[in-house]
Amino acid sequence: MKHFTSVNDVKNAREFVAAAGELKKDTYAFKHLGKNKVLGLIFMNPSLRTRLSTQRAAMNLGLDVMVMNFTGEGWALETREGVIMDGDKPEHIKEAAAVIGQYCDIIGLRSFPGLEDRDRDYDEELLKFFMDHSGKPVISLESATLHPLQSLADMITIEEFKKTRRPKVVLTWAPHPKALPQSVPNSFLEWARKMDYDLTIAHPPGYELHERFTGGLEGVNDQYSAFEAADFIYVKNWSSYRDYGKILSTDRNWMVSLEKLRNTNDARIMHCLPVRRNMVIADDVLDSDASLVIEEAGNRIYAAQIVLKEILT
Ligand code: SN0
Repeated sequence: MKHFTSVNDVKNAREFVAAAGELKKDTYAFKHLGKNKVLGLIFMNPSLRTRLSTQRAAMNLGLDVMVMNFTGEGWALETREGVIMDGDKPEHIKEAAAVIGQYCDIIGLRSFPGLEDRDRDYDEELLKFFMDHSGKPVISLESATLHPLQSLADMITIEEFKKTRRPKVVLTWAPHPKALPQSVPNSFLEWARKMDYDLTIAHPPGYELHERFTGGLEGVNDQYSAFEAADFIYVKNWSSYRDYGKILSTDRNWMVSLEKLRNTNDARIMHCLPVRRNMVIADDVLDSDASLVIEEAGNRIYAAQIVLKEILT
């Protein structure tokens, strides 16, 4: 594996998820692999899980880690080609990426979308700059359109807790006060389709995701019917792809509460975190045994670790 930016960088998703599960049983088996190698983690916005789980995964493999957060630290980066840099951005991404490549053997990048210009976001400019100019393997720590390490951790979690061979997995939209990226749902669908789960998508009208990720599976607008017999419910807010970056619904009835789980197959609830309590998911779910959010966050270590191991070998 050269870079890790989506499920398409993995030869066989099912085998890869299983391999991560094996790694979890023997965490330090490959401690020698990272000797004298450095992982650089570059963030363009805040992070808790991604930063600490990837750092822990690196430590488990004997890698050294350097972390830099460009919000607050570092120069403001110019990303446009051919501009006269007479504004407030002192450094071009081309030099920055190349310089970081001099210091690191593997680079993790959290880029995030601007949610204003759809073509620009979906072009993954920043990620491409790092892949083209750093000369080093690049791992996406959530790009403008995908969050593959999160999805990999989600698949590890579903495999760990599933009670049937092919569980019913529902991705549901939930309300949120801010416009959020489509990265987590896009990526979740890409991975869940490769895992061949029985998938359902639920969202209010206008929140359809791009066909490249849904694979043509149409979303339903009725959350109650979507939840029927569900084994896993993956809760996430996202802003509209069609009316790009816009909030089209603030309907609080889409929040997931315990009472909505009645017709499910004792569904377990998942969310990538951070989750806004009583807005996206109610306390009664998050504080119950139905919630898998902590186990899911724990598996972020093994998702990052299997990816780093694959790049190192
Ligand atoms: C991220 C997202 O992509 O939606 C989750 C992964 C880091 N969530 C947020 O940015 C939430 C921000 C908020 O204000 O709740």
